[in-house]
Amino acid sequence: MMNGRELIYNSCNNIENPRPPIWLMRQAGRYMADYRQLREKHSFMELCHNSDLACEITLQPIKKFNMDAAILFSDILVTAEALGAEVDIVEKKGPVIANPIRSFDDFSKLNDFSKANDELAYIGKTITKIRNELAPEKALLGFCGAPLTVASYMIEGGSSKDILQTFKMIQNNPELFNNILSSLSNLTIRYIEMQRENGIDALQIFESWASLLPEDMYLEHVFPHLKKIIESCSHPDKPLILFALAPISLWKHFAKLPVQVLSVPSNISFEQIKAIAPNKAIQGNLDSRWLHCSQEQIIRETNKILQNPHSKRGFIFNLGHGITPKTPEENVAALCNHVINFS
Ligand code: 1CP
Repeated sequence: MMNGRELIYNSCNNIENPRPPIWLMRQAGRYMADYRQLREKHSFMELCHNSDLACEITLQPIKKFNMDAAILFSDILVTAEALGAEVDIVEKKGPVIANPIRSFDDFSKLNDFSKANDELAYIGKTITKIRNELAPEKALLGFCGAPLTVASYMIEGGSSKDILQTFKMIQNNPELFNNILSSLSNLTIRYIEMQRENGIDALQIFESWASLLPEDMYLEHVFPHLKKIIESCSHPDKPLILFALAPISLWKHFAKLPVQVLSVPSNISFEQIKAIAPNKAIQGNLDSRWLHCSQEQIIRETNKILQNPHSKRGFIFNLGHGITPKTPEENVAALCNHVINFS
């Protein structure tokens, strides 16, 4: 029987599989009682910085639900933190950054590349530890945030539904915005290499907030940075997966980038994505809200995805976005069991 690591490898490379592999975005986290127990005793950033605890949390969903891939427990904001952003994750509120960047003066106080890069060394240790403790039959995924998604937190100072400060900076101070994105991109390229050197099998780039800018603005001010990261890090044996919450018109541009896998949100169909990217593998895209419904409904919706002609080859089962905090664990178990036993 083929193991999870082989299934992931095959799917990324468009090789036929006996069944699709499964992992879930945000599979480690607040919906799990085991995680919440640790979280009661430590801040989120403490959990990220402690290799033993980060490793333990990475393995929690694998032990419980047997997904085919583990994903490093960390956050996209570790690159922002390494550059000097004071990141805190506040209960019910999400990320808060105490020193947002609004001026060249703020920007000049950030750490340089070499210092920021040294600051991220702890993640290499965590990855090595996870690879040693994770069964060799499971794939290990690394990840990072894409430049707009990370920069928006650094500029806004936290979560924002309209990223207004970012929008205004692009209009009023495009040079400053470009400097922030250049710093982040250079660090991210090295960060991806470092994760690979320490043993990840594939890496997902999260551009969650791509649709929060007008498309022409995204294409002019952000896309060149994303393109640079992906072109610098493209590798035949170490696949890149690109996830974005973005309209199909932006995916037309993403489809031209040298990544092996496109991770599509729930509002985009496999037919739509294959029409613009016929040779790429795809990942997705069960709406995470189904996980709050009955197991019968979950299986019904999962079967629709599994029976899609585009999921026969070059396909990784996942959600359209991350698991939400109150998801019942038994529903995650039912979903994973169903996909793992699919034939
Ligand atoms: O205990 C807590 O309160 C922390 C909650 C939490 C968790 C479990 C945060 C804060 N980050 C994480 C882990 C995390 N974040 C992972 C781990 C691996 C996994 O199991 O998948 C990953 C891949 C992320 C990625 C991430 N962080 C994204 C991109 C993916 C997405 O969901 O769009 C984004 C936008 C963030 C920022 C962030 N960090 C934390 C939260 C709650 C958020 C989102 C807040 C917002 O909506 O603005």
